[in-house]
Amino acid sequence: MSTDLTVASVEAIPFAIPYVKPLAFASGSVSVAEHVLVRVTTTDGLVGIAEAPPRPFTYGETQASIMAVVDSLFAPAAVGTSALHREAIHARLRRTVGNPTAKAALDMALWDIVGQAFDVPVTELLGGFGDRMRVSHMLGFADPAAMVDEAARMREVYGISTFKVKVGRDPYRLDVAVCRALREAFGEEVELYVDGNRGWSASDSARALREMADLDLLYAEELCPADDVLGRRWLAGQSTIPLVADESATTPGEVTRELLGGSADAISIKTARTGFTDSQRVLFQCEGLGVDVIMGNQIDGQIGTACTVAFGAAYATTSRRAGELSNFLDMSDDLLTEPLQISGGTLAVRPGAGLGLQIDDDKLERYRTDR
Ligand code: MUC
Ligand code: MG
Repeated sequence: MSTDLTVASVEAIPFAIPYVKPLAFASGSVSVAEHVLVRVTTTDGLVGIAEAPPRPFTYGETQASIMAVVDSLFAPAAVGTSALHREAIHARLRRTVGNPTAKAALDMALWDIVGQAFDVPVTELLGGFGDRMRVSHMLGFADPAAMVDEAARMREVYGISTFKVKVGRDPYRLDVAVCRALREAFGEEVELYVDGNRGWSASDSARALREMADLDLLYAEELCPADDVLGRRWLAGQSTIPLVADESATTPGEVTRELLGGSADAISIKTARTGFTDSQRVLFQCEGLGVDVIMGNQIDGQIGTACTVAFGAAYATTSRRAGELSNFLDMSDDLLTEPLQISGGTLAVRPGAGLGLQIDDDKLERYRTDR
């Protein structure tokens, strides 16, 4: 390969696209996708992209903080180094603690460049297991009837039959009622699991799980905070369904702590926070330990969703469960020339070299907020 893959520039471009239907959950809500497009250009003119979604309620990052850390620390750490030397770049990024989505977007944009340079899709560089994933849809807070209606629409229009139900409000009067209404409406035709985003105490969680014992839930995710160390262990010791660590397990080290500490039995992998490089580390760690993984959603737009499915479809273990790939459906628009399409309950990996993504320049002009 004669192309020079030296990173010439790293740009952090803020944009804002409103949601048609905002998503609310126990730790926050999102009504406008105020993300950051990370665009890496090489000396020979290859361009890699990815998006960073600021989630202050989860990681402490904001749109402004992502732009600042990319401009002041991460761009200088990457410029002048080949996109092939990602570990060298990562060693420099690691000198800054935190900032997971900023680091992840830069990582995925570098992989995009490598795929383009070798004229192969990133998903094949990663593993090449399959070309699509089953889709799981996240149902945000609403009253039980509205959540059932949304699930019915997702089944009818997109063929989706796996639902992650946001809980963490009032466990006894509302959350359990929503899950029961969904099971009653769809019977065994749907897969259901719940995500508390730390909204319940350990004892509330134990009681709610007992009350839902007949609902055949696949998993229960992040019901109470990671800092409730003993409470989470006590809960995991009695739960009959696997407990998934999401925001408590954002690095390989945190994954180790949650699993070996006995506070979780399965791990949510989000490329938005661990990119492709550290998502591989987390995946292989989970495979080595024999625990389930789910491809999670950081309330990604279409660029982030394309990254998630590129990673998830690349491996047998991540393809076993439906991936959370549908939240972009609630956005009013996006930046790609060709929108992602979910049909028959699946989302295909974008074909083409690298991530196979083309930004629509007019849309970027319309939605960017730095001009
Ligand atoms: C999820 O799985 O929790 C909501 C908060 C967050 O950090 O991610 C989303 C979805
Ligand atoms: Mg979660």
